[in-house]
Amino acid sequence: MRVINRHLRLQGLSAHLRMNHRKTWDLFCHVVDNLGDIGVTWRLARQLVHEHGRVVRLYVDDLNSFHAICPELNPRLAQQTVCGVEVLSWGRQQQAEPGDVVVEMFGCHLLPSFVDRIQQVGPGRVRWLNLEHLSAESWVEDAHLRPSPQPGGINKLFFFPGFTDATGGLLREADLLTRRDAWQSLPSARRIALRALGLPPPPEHATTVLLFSYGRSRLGSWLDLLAASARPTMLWVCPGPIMETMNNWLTMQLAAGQTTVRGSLTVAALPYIAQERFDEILWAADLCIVRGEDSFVRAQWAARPLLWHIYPQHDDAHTVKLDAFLARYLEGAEAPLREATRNLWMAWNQELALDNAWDAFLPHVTAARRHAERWCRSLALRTDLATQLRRAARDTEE
Ligand code: TRH
Repeated sequence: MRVINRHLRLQGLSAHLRMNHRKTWDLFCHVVDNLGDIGVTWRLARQLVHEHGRVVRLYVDDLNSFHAICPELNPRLAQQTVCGVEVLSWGRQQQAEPGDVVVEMFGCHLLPSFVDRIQQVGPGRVRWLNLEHLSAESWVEDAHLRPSPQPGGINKLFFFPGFTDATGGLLREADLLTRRDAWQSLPSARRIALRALGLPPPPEHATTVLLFSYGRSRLGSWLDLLAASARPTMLWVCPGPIMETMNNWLTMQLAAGQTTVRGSLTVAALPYIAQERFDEILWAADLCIVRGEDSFVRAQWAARPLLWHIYPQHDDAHTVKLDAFLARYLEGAEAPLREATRNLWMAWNQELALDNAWDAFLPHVTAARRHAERWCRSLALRTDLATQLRRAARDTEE
């Protein structure tokens, strides 16, 4: 009898410890397109390992896309450890036992055999979460942490990132803003970072612009305007369809690491940068033209003026999302800055000519920077996403 009691006590203790620590996390990433699915997942995986001491297994179905932002990764290996994260090819879940926490990224579907195993181990042993897309829309607050009952008695929990206290927050490493400030206060940091990418420093007094947007056909008249302007502009262009548009305008193929000059405009083609260093190019820019989710969030942490090229959706759902973010972001900004920002973002996203919106925005760059700093400070008051995700995994009872 005494032995049985002891056994039960130990079982209870181990369940208690598991609930509090939830040590092993399985993240699942299906790459739909581009780099954002793996970009968000990779950032979260590293933070869970380095700041939260979790054991993370990351299942990915496209190791080649992953390799673009993580050069240490060997896309031919089905199992490897990178930066303390165990990276596994998608098929490896066939044989795997679920960890303490299972996170589906962006509603990706797990293999049925893995779902069966989650159900076999039953409620209480595994926490199952679905990390959703980022949106500033207000309905997100109601949907955040809503359980969805699954066969087998387990609840899947919907976790929504967001910009308010009632959402899951944004990914932000604990030391991010301190590192950013240290980097930005070092006069040589930008030159060193650019040199590491094979690029020269920008021309003196140039407005520096990072261009990481989706493809856009109407860029020519804006580039003509920049080239003809009295004021120098430096454009750092990321790889992807936008570089093709740029090359068409330049009538040459600019290779990664090459720079060319057209009047007042200097264009540099960036290579793919390891994700750990991607922030530096945002920190270096006066304006960040970003897209998707992760670069969009990182530009906000860079505290620099930004222009968001939102991921286009067929049913125009992105227009609502864009409006929702602009409404939050521009709240409290002076009316002229509000109008200039909104017009520029709309012109970019609706594929309109940019010339007028650009000319109208430029006089507000300094105010836009002050506003971006304020916005960043206010966001930083909120608990970061990884910490909130851990809480959700620990606290929620089935
Ligand atoms: O690539 P994105 O457009 O991503 C996505 C996808 O379209 C996805 O399907 C959709 O769900 C999501 O948007 C909304 O943009 P994003 O989110 O900015 O992701 C890019 C990632 O790539 C980000 O983590 C930064 C990283 N990156 C580097 O690390 N180095 C680089 O050189 C570049 C160009 C990007």
